[in-house]
Amino acid sequence: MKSTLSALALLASASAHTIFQELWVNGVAQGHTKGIRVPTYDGPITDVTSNDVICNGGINPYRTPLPKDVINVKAGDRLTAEWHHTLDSKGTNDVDEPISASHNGPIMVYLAKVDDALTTSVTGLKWFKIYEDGLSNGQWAVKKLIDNKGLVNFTLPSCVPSGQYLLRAELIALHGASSYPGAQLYMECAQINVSGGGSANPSTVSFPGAYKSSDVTFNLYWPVPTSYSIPGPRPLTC
Ligand SMILES: *[C@@H]1O[C@H](CO)[C@@H](O)[C@H](O)[C@H]1NC(C)=O
Ligand SMILES: *[C@@H]1O[C@H](CO)[C@@H](O)[C@H](O)[C@H]1NC(C)=O
Ligand SMILES: [Cu+2]
Repeated sequence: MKSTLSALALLASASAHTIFQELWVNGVAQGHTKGIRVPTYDGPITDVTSNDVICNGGINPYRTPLPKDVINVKAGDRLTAEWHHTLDSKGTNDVDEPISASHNGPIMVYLAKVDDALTTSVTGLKWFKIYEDGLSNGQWAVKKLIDNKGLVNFTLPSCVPSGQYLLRAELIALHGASSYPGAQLYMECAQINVSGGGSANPSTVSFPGAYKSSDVTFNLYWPVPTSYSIPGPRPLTC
């Protein structure tokens, strides 16, 4: 039963992937792909030791030209990450909008302080988490994402120091994750500039490094999960 379900789920979702492609600030959409380093292809990263797990853009090359915008936000703002199946599927009848329903799993948001968000390299950065949602009351974060038409809302903690950051929004689809490599990691990085911030000094993790293969290995189907440990550190609280 287990293997039949897994095989069916894999078949049904061969290329039903997703891309984080728009950021909203206090309920206002900032523009499609504005300030976000989006890949040309929506395929997942499965190797947690690869540099591609930082901000994508490796095996799925970045769309060029690279974004020329940095999105201004204030600490404490309500932010929204918007996801779609492909870069062109927003507002279409694509049945896998914003992602295939088979792709259940957690959603997370990380920040890394940078000197210049427009030009920074993604390697060697120090990341802290500001948001996570896994499995609660029997519902996966991805199910809520689909119900909310691709929108994930979270707050930029008020104690985050002012300055420029990369904001890494990540979704992990677990439909093929019962062995490694199998989990599908989807992530993109937005270029933001925080003002009005505080003085938090959160502990950080590195990408790659934050996840071990065992952290992304999970059987989504059997036994039916009642709890789930979200990979990475717990989010910053002020
Ligand atoms: C998320 O934020 C958007 C934009 O402000 C809003 O339209 C939507 O209702 C919010 N969704 C939830 C579930 O809070
Ligand atoms: C970041 O925000 C500060 C404060 O509003 C502003 O002075 C600075 O020019 C902004 N930097 C960028 C790159 O937009
Ligand atoms: Cu997929």
